[in-house]
Amino acid sequence: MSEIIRSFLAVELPELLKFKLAEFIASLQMKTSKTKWAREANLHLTLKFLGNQPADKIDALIPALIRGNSILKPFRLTTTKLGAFPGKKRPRVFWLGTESTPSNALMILRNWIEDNLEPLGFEKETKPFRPHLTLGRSKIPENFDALWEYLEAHPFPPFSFEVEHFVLMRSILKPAGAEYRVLQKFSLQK
Ligand code: 2AM
Repeated sequence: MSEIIRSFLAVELPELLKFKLAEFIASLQMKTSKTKWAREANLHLTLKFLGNQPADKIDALIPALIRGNSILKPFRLTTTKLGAFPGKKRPRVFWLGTESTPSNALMILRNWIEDNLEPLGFEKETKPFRPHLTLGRSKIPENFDALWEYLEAHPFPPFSFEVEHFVLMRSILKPAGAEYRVLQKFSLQK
């Protein structure tokens, strides 16, 4: 039987953006006590969560996604505002939004992935795509008034970067938190 691999497809973030986000997160951390904030190394934008799959099924998706190289084009991503899922009233996930240029580029990439993985046995995502960078998770409720107030005055300054590839990332769950490792890099056409 083949090994089971937990993985997802993601846009990697430039080191400078991760550094700036880590500084931003450190300032938010001071306004909360029970929220678990993301580690700098783990920051990314998920394109598709693949969950636990046999290693040979994951191996089979690699050639299918490499083909994107002749179809998909690089694009720009710009960070936007901090938001929360399911909403600001009782936030469970804090995230930073993104905008792509051209505006449909990220959606085209995500839909291309969905279309190309379906024949390989990866079910299409039924929930609408809401691209985001997860910054923190709140499992234990706490008062976020100070956090929202702070954010009004200190938003994360927009940061733009060119997306020239995406990755297949393995997620290894450890007691101290998930550890991510790039299994494969997929270039976008130049
Ligand atoms: P999130 O950023 O919104 O938490 C690795 O866990 C990545 O896959 C995370 O970025 C996570 O999204 C995303 N993901 C999507 N669906 C998931 C699920 N059901 N379980 C775990 N992670 C999921």
